[in-house]
Amino acid sequence: MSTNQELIQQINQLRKKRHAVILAHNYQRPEVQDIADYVGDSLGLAQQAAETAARVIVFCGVHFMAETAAILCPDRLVLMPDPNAGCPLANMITVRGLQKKKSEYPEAAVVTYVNSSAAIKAESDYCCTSSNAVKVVQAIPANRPIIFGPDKSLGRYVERQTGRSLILWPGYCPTHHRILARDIKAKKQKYPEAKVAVHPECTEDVINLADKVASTSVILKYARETDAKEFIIGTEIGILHRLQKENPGKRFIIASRLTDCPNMKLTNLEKILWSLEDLAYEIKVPDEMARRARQAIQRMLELT
Ligand code: CIZ
Repeated sequence: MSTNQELIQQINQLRKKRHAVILAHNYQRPEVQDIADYVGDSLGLAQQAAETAARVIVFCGVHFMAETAAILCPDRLVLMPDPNAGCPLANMITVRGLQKKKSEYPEAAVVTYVNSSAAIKAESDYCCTSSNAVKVVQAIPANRPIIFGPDKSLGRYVERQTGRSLILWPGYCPTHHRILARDIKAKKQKYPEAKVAVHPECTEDVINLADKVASTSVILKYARETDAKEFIIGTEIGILHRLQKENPGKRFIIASRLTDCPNMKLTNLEKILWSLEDLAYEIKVPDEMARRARQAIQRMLELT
């Protein structure tokens, strides 16, 4: 029996014993996605967490995602196999910085991308994901200024889709910004029939070359429902596993091999096993912060 098979057997035994579910983000390692009870985007996973009867949730993703699950299900034990899996984009905004910006624009609504800490969500009026950011902004009265953060690329994309001018926070995802327009052009030359699907965290010049700009869950849907046989994918490389698994007759070409998020890859099978053994590392959000952050998430869900 291979090491992985042994680990999987032990994980499965403990998962049962602990009444646990394993949730994995679309960017996780293939072997982690394969043992998960659910694979999805951060909001989808947090919603799965809220619906599950399991007492223990092992969240395989990055820190803000596990926090979102803890916010939506405060009565469950939410664990991260490696608590060092952070998100550089989420770290680009601080509570103090946001409070200062709010004091400069006291009448503004604050719309915050899900890629942010619970503390930042608690300072926000609305949360949004990459699939509903346009809808959330459109639902806010046109004469109300909007502070949008922390991702300036998503914010710029929303500006272009809505025709509204936003007060943009200057954060960005280093992994998505490694994709260059010349990477897409070179791949397009090699695969002229391929459709180009990119994430809105990419730079504007990359977005301009895309047939589809969407979140991971919508890219997965697009790949399933579009007749094309080849796709150039501009997002974190981990998504290729699910794309290929769900569409065996289609070909997926990553726009750049540099899109390997080191934080997403910190979680592995050994750490999942240890997490189940030791019930570690617990992710907890203080009650008052969770209540305020939950309001921002709920307002988003009501609008969309
Ligand atoms: O919300 C998520 O899961 C992120 C960060 C990306 C996506 O599009 O799924």
